[in-house]
Parts: sequence; structure tokens; C-alpha cells
Amino acid sequence: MLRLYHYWSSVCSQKARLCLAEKSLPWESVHVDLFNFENYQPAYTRLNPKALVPALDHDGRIVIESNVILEYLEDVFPQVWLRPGDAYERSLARLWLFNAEEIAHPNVGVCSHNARHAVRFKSAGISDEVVLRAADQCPNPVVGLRLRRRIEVGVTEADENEAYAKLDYLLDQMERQLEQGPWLAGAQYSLADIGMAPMINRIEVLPRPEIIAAARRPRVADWWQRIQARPAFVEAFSFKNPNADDPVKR
Ligand SMILES: N[C@@H](CCC(=O)N[C@@H](CS)C(=O)NCC(=O)O)C(=O)O
Repeated sequence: MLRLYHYWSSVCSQKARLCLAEKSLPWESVHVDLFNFENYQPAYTRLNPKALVPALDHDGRIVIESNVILEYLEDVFPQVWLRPGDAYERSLARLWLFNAEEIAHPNVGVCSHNARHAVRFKSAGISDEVVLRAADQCPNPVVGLRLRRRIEVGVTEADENEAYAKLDYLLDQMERQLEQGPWLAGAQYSLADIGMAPMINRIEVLPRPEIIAAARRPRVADWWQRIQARPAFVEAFSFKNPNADDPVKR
């Protein structure tokens, strides 16, 4: 039995859901409400001490870290093959999983704070005091202290500019990589594409979507169209926000 602990709009959760969908694997959903700080509660941190989603429970064994979850699913359910057979293309798949986590994820995180996260706290009437109390309860200092800083100091325009510059640099590499395409690791759709798809999906709803526009990066834009046309994408991204009052819909 596969059970995924996830949050509807979390990019890392979307990676796991996309992989499950590509492999047509049935799974049970446990939705962890990040904006209610359920991920900081002992019931969840017993499963994932990092206090982050996603976490995968496979017959009672817990796998954490989205890239590790993708590799695990590929090892255990190789019937639908998402890891290239060629060693060089496999290295590209690993490189793009790494790029998704090392560069894309933290920087879309910075750019998401003002545009999405702060807006949601405000609309739900969650005060700074409540957020700071939750941050202090988070057992993972990387996560708790980051949240505290985002409330106390905020994310400045300079922080956002820096994050967009890093995303721009990564997108340049992606545009070049896709010259060897059609997919990020070469001929075959792979874990590399799964790693990057949620990041591009997020960039599209952030304040500077022009960085993935066809006029600017035609290969990235074309790849993004092909990603969205896949039935697994439609399935994985159809998991909607259970909170109808939340202003963020995608
Ligand atoms: N490296 C981790 C990162 C996981 C992560 O940062 N998850 C975010 C959602 S995409 C989260 O749980 N954030 C909650 C928080 O910061 O409180 C992975 O790839 O699984």
C-alpha cells in the first residue's frame, strides 16, 4: 500500500504525485495542511523529522525527500520506466533532479512568499504572532528559523530580484539543455522532467511569468506545453485546494 502525505500546491508534493500518476500507481492521500502547521506537529514529524511534505509510506516504511521518493518509486515500480537506460542520459536526469532541488525550489520559495504565502496568512486571519509561535514549535531549525525570518524581516524586493536572477540563470541552462531534447535528459521523458515540471508550473503563476514565455525561451515554453498535455500531469495537478476560502487556487 502506498500512502502519500502531501499538500495540494506544494511543488515537492506535485513531484511525487506526478511520478505516481506516470506509473499509474494507486495511492492513499493524507493531506497535510501546511497553513495550519500540521507538518510541525509530532504526529507528522514522527514520520518526517524534517517537518516537510511530502512523505511516502510504503507498507509501513517511510520514504522522505521528494527526489528520494522519485528514485524509490522508480526502483520499486520500474514497469513504467522513468530513468534513462543510457548512463550519460541518466546523469542528466540526476543533474536536473539536483537542479530542481538546489536552485529552482529555494528560489521559487522566496518568490512565492509575498505573492502567495503572506497573502494566504492574511486572508485566513493568521496573525504574525500565531505564525511565530508555530515557527518556534517546528523541530527543524532550517524550516522554523526560515519562517521566523520571513515574518520578522520579510522578503524584500532585493531578495526577490536575487531569486529571479538565479531562476533566470537556471532557465538559460534549461533552454540550452532542451536543444538536445526533446526532454531534459534526452530522448525519453524521465524523472528530470518530473523534477522540473512543478517548478515551471509555479513560475507561471508568480509575478514574473515572462521568464518562461515562448518569446524569451521557446524551448522551455514548448517543453512546458508538452508536459501539460500528458494525462499524468492533468491527473497529478488536478488535486485542488480543499480550502474553498483560500485566495490561492493554483
Ligand atoms: N527537500 C525537500 C523539501 C520539501 C519542502 O520544502 N516542502 C515544502 C513544500 S514544497 C514544505 O513542506 N514546506 C513547509 C514549511 O516550510 O513549513 C523535498 O524535496 O522533499
